[in-house]
Amino acid sequence: GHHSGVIWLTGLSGSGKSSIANRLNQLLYEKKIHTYLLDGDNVRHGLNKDLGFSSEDRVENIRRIGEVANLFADSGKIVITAFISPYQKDRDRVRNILPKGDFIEVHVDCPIEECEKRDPKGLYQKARNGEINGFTGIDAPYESPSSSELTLHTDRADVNECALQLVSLLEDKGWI
Ligand code: GGZ
Repeated sequence: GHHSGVIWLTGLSGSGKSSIANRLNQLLYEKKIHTYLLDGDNVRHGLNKDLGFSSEDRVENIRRIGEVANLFADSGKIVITAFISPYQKDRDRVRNILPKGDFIEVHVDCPIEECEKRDPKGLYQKARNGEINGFTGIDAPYESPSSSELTLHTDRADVNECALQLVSLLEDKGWI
């Protein structure tokens, strides 16, 4: 069997977290490794549908996701999460509830100019127009990781290359 734990992707909206998470999930599935993917699609519409994007709500969003990730990891899964998770303190709190070494923080790093150019959902545009207040990177903070295990530069490498870098890291760490 493989090692269980949490692969925590953090980065701006449009940085590529979800795409990388989904590709990694697929690559691990092909290796018959049991994973569980947590992202906005299955968390913000269900468990956390009472939460918005104030700083307090983001703190609570990440706290709950951390607890759920811990439960899935405890059940033997490799958990992959894809949330902006803008605050270092909150990411550290998740790291600290998990057994030592079971948390891999991955900075999905992309210049905001590039994220804004991609703008797949038109949200940056809305934030610039003042239709959305408190948008991460525009008028809400993003704290870049200070001690991540890996940084992926999504302006230089494509989704598949980034996912493969993660597979290599998991092999190096003996998780798979
Ligand atoms: C940032 C927002 C906001 C605001 C809605 N700020 O590109 P997306 O659409 O799919 O990813 C963003 C997602 C962020 O949710 P998270 O749960 O990852 O955020 S956090 O970890 O900070 O709690 C974006 C959309 O929700 N979105 N409003 N104001 N992103």
